[in-house]
Amino acid sequence: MSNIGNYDERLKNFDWSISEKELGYKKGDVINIGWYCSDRICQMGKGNKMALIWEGLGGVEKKYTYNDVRLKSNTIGTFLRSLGIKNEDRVCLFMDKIPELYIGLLGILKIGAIAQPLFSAFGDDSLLVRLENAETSAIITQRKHLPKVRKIVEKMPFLKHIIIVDYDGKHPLRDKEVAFSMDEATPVEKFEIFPTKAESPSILHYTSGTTGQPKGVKHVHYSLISQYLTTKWVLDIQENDIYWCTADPGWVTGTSYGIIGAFSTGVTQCVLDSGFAAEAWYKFIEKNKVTMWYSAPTAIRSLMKAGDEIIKKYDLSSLRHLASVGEPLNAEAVVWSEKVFGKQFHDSYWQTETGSIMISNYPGMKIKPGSMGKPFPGITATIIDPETYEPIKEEGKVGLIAIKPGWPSMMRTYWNNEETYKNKFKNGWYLPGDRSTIDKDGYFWFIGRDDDIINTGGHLVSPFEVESALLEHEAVAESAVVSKPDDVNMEVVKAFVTLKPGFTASADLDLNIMNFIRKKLSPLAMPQEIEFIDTLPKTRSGKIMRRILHAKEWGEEIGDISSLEND
Ligand code: 6R9
Repeated sequence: MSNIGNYDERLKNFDWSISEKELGYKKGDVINIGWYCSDRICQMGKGNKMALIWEGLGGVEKKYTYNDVRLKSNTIGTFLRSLGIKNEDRVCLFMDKIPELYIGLLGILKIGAIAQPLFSAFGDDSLLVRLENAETSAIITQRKHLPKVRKIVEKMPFLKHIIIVDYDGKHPLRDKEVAFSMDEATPVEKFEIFPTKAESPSILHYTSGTTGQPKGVKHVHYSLISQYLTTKWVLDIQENDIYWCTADPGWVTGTSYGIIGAFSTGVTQCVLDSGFAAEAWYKFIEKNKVTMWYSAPTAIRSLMKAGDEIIKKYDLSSLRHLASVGEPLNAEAVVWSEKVFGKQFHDSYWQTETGSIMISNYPGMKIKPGSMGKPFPGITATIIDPETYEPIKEEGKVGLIAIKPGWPSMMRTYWNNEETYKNKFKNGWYLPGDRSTIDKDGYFWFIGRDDDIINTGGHLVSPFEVESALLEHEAVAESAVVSKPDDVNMEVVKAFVTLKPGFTASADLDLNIMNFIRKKLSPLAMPQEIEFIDTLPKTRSGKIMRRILHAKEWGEEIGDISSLEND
């Protein structure tokens, strides 16, 4: 029996107090995610239950029980306090998927500070923009990422501490740098958790914005109410599950469901800290007897590409429930997963700003392959007309996805950017910036984004951020960045570039520009291709018409070009 039981029944009787009751929370109480994810599970008698089974490169393994997670998050919290870090200070986590990241986040929350997880592959420029915006007080990192931090440290007077979790004593530490070993530090039993309330800030996640400036999405401790219940009802986490969320906590899925959802439900989860490789993934599932697997379409398509033959080498019969998030999940992937795993991937739709799953396919509900499913109970979602902002009644008509504000894990603002936050609401609806249709049975079918943001392999890339990086190169006069189709990543980044006088297009220049921007962008935002052209299509008012370049790449009709300048 699934946790959600009958979806339609749940819709009728839904109230978020169901989640509050299960968590033993009453309005006005102290609510601290760090406590809920460790101390509470121990108080429930599960201190000896395995919380985290971690595997790194070369198969090294580390294991932590819920009691370990409780003590080590206390230890990290105590250490941060000893440095003078206090509630609401921003503390950045800049690490690979190592245990210190998972447990460190809880330690930060326990002292009431704000955790700012950032993907460890970010280059120094990307890191700087985000730390500057948040005026981050401390950064927790690994030796291997230290050079990037050192490169920008002079530009960050607000940054007081650089905490290195794997210092080997070989090279002297510099100003602001301090070593801390989570596993070697004396476990702290007595610890006073900061009494955060529902609206106390918890996590600051950065997401790509249409203006090129990344936006800091501010979440609060009350988000737990949504994250806990969606983990139970959508991911169907049960007492004896072995859960594997493949997302990196540098992105929201890795925190909402890789940390908060997982630990607050007291499940045993496993983490594989190495890049993607089909056989390694199957081996990991077999070895850990994974039962619940939450992954992403790009990974699933890569597994499809690796072929069905290798699957036969592994025993994957432990798999009980599969779900996916991040980009459109093609119907073929759902059909394929049923064929090879005997289970369908259940698509789920949400975003950094929503903090938890909004639309999904539930265990026991009929899946229509290619559809995102239906709104989570407690979520009122529809599609609205882009001009009138009124709900669309006609079946099959495309509209903007619109959600009634008020669920617990909704972002509270964009950090230092209240205006952009306000612009996300129209006519009483929150607009995630996506387009969809709804069929007669109430299923949502994703159409595309409503802005220029590129979703490559589940990672959002702002074309403006890439264009700005290109423009800094001495040879580049103008640039326009669009997506082009790709088998595995669905879409990849393509740049069009015009050159300044005195420069001519060549393979050398191409390489030179690529190397130049590589230092500025995250590897995920790197263009797969640069095309040199003489002029960019522009409107009479001088705006680059990315739409035309996009249509060309996708072999689509160009549409209305009456405002084109050079037609
Ligand atoms: C959780 C996460 C959010 C954007 C979102 C949409 C796209 C997410 C999707 C999907 C089609 C799905 N997206 N899930 N598109 N089908 N099931 O991915 O957060 O990184 O903020 O991205 O990703 O465009 O608005 P985030």
